[in-house]
Amino acid sequence: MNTDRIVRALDAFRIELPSWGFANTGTRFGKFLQPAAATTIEEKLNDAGQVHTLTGVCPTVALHVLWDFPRGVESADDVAALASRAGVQPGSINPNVFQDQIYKFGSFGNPDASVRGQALRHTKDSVAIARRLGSRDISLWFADGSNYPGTANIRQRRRWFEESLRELHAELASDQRMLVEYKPFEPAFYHTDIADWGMALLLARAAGPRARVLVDTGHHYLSQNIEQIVAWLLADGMLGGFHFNDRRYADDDLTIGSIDPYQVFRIFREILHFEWETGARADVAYMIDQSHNLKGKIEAMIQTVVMAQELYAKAALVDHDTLASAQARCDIVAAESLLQDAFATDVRPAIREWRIAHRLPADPLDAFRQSGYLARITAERAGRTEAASSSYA
Ligand code: LRH
Ligand code: MN
Repeated sequence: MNTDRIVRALDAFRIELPSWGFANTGTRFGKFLQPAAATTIEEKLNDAGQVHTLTGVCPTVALHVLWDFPRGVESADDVAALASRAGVQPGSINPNVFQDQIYKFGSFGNPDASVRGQALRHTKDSVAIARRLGSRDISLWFADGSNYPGTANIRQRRRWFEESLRELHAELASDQRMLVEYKPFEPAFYHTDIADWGMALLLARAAGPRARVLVDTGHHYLSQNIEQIVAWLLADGMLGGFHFNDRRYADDDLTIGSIDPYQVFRIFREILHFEWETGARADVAYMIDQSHNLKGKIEAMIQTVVMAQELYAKAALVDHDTLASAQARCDIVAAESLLQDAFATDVRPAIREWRIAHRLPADPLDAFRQSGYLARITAERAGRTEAASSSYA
């Protein structure tokens, strides 16, 4: 086993945590409350800080504007102070134009111009928040769509999206990016305005040079080849980032690698091969987007970071030179075996060595359980009544 490859991979690998992954979340059928769950942005950042302290590879936290900035832009300085106290930095900024009642018929795609205007103002405020925090990425997901045939002018809505995305792009600073996330369905169940990678790519291109596509692994039909989409977006220089999670059926937001670890391995392998071919690092933001409805929030997050490290390290074991020549001579078995051998390699001992060398606990999950952090926050946060309502984070 080529441990140098693993060490280089681990030195480079960083993954961003979602603030909403630490909060009580549920489905439309309910939300099961955890007394230790975070409800304030301070608690979410502290819990993220705990995960970063134990793993060393998740220094930034993705923030959701409505859930983490109670006073909008005016909350930015407080959030920045709380983040530095927790030992993490604010990461991607996620506007929320899907929860407010006015967005019943959409946000950027809403036939009502005043609603489109309100959505644009919120996303512009989100760019301002990102500037104040020094965050590079504005991560855009739109729930916009319809539930019944013939009830929406899909082409007209696309034009409205192009107008607003172009205007939002003009707000970006020279070092900022906007990431356009696609999703085939939910909460809309007939058409979703940004339903697949092609639509996100065309809208990002139309918006401007600082727009990229965000691939949420849970936002694909089960039969779709996600790593092929990744290869195409890489080839066009339009892959901006990932929301990693796992799923058995739809956008289940389960922990990474819990159902199909080989899927994420194949994605990482595609990116590492691209980087080997181009000799340059792909400018891709690795982020987690999960909701931990049943697992302990912090344990699930540590489990996720550890699994992501393992899958990235395995993918780094594939010798691109050998693979490229097997591909060139169509030696199918040789090529496939290179991936299967790497995936079957137990990289955990090498990762433990890497952690010890970086004065990190060899087993972050065990260290968390020994730390007493959970008991402490459970005591601090218990007795707080939180409505078991079925809203998201
Ligand atoms: C939509 C989504 C989006 C987030 C939300 C929390 O399904 O993936 O990225 O804003 O989950
Ligand atoms: Mn997502």
